[in-house]
Amino acid sequence: MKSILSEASRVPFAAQVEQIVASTPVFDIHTHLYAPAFGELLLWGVDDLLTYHYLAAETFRQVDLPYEKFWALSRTEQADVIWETLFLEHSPISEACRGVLTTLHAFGLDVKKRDLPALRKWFASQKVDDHISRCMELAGVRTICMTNSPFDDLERPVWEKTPPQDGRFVAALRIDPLLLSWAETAPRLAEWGYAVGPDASSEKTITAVRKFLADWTKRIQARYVMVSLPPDFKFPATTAAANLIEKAVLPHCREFGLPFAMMPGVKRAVNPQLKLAGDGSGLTDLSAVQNLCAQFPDNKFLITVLARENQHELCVLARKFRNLHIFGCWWFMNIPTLIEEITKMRIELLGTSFTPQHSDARVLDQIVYKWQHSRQIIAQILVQKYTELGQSGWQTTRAEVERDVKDLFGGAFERFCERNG
Ligand code: RAT
Ligand code: ZN
Repeated sequence: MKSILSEASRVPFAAQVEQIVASTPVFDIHTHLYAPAFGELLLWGVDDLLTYHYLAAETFRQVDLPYEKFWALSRTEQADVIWETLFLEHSPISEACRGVLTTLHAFGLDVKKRDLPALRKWFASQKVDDHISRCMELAGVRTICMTNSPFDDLERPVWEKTPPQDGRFVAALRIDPLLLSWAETAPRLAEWGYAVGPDASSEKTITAVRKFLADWTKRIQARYVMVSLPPDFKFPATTAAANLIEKAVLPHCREFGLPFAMMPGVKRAVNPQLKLAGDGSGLTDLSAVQNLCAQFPDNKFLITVLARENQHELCVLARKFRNLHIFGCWWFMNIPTLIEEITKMRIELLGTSFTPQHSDARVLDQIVYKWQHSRQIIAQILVQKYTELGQSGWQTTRAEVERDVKDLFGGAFERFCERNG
């Protein structure tokens, strides 16, 4: 930056952009958080922060503890091991570790004391409802989109009994088991009264699956339907997944005007001993996404990919297909080095017609650091881009910066969702 403009001319405008990015409320379009009505499903507090699966994976690299012994510990004991290993025995400089500290620091807690019991004491005195509001305020999050699975035995009964009324949260319908493990899912659907057969392509099955999708879309008022996919996902193909997508999911999304979110690139359970922390990533052949966008122009696709090597191709696809909206730096992409690289590339290829980030928070408090860290990077990139425009003789006004940031923080996403083809 310094090479582009002198410090004196840079600071006032840069400070304005930074302030706008820091204060514009964001729609967090993909999280694993839950409204309070879901009780224990909403994770929050220091022990949940420490036992986040990103940190569990890092701990096993540093500690000589058999997997089974760690998993047999209580959650508090696991948090003790992680704190000891990643924060006290080594410096917490990984992104996931730093995130815990950014969050605690934002709450006004003195992290340098390294006093875990004192941190626990503070959290024990918080009320969940106020804590949600505090976290959202510190993170600048206006709406949280949950990930809602009818296949989750803890979550399903809550929706069936009393759907939660909490304006801070909206829902997304997650259907991985439907598309990725049909043999196990078909009997469950049948048990719930949907007349499916073992053959995923029969007309009877497709009708029943569409009824299932319609019921759940209405019940949870889903904003979109979503699935994560393995790197070897293909479309078209003779698989149950490809068939169900074409015959049931896409017609359903067209009927309800909903985008279909696909997240390709995850290799589930590459090390099952790590449990939730054991998934890996791989390169996807994005011609599947290209084929879907081309073949179904009346469907809208939200896409994020897990491999760094897929990011450029995905941007090029988005330039070709307006029914494709790119979102987020997902999971292993959510580290400063890659957020910067990916966001810059997206801006350079797509302007502001994408959604740079989602938090993927599994623990409420995480929205604080995920958004603080991302906002800093997004602000730096925007300052650079507006400065470059200045060098081309274009002056960007404050109102224009505000408009752009609103678009990046949910506005472009909402317009995409509302669009009819
Ligand atoms: O980021 C994560 O926490 C992952 O475990 C996954 O939840 C991933 O984001 C997904 O939605 O599949
Ligand atoms: Zn996720």
